[in-house]
Amino acid sequence: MKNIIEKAIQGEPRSIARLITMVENESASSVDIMRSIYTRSGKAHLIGVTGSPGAGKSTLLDKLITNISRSGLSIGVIAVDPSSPFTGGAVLGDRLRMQNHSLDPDVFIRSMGTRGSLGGVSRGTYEAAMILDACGKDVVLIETVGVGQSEIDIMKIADTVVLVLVPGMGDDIQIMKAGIMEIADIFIVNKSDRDGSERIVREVNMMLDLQGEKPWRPPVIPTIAENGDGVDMAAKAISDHRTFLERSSEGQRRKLARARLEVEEVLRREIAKIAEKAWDRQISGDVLEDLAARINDPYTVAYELLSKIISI
Ligand SMILES: Nc1nc2c(ncn2[C@@H]2O[C@H](COP(=O)(O)OP(=O)(O)OP(=O)(O)O)[C@@H](O)[C@H]2O)c(=O)[nH]1
Ligand SMILES: [Mg+2]
Repeated sequence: MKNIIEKAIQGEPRSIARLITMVENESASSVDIMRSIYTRSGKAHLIGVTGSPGAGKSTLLDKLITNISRSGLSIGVIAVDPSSPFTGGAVLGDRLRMQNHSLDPDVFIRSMGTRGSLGGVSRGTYEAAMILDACGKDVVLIETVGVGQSEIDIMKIADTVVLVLVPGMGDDIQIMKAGIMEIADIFIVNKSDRDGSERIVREVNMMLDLQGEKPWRPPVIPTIAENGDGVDMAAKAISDHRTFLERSSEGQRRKLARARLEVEEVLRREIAKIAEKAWDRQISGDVLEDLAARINDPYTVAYELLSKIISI
């Protein structure tokens, strides 16, 4: 194990992949892995890219990777695929769209399922991002499909949140969705070769203006990911946002908020494990029958169990 971690930290792709798999599968050593890599992380720029299914996120990422690699930075990509609860290695579609980079040793691409979470960002995604960070990736891109909560979740872990909108897909609904406007640091209006692109750009800008003065005014950038139009501007906006985070108190604020969430997440997970174990030991036909017959209620059962656990 030590050997794998050492190799991964030196940037060896196969060892990095193995660490991510172990963490993703919640293997017995995953806590040890995270413990040994955590203090090395915190240097990478974590970029969350979210948006409706088919908005062009992977196509955009592909172009962004080319652009970012040009500046000599090493890149890790995690594509969260809600349709595949158990993946290891890249999903075919993502691999095809990012195939230009799949042989590039400085670009590490990985797809993950969403097991263990409601939205698109599972704990495993975050841990994989930390591993890539600790293993020397300068930039970690995380693609998630915007299905509501996942956009909000991604903000909790990303330094920079990129929201990809497209014309003609119930745009008003996309934009109005509660909370979306607040979480995005950069708005991309992709598929700008289609009608209605300027309208969305205008509407988003209007909504942003209504929010009043803010230290970071999110830019709204039209792109045609398929042929690379606008991608340079998107890459520049991402790098500008990073500079903003470094120079303002916002970067530190996000780091502290994330640190807090990390501990809460471990606590929640470990407490749930302890409770489930205790329940497994206690569970019996009699208890279940009493519940089904309404002689007892689940609240009493759960609280009695909790009070036993707590008294240990
Ligand atoms: N017309 C047009 N099509 C595009 C553009 N960008 C991407 N597409 C196409 O849109 C489709 C979906 O692109 P993806 O990059 O897979 O979109 P995605 O958001 O990653 O999709 P999911 O991961 O499935 O949610 C593909 O057929 C792309 O070729 C664009 O700028 N214009
Ligand atoms: Mg995709």
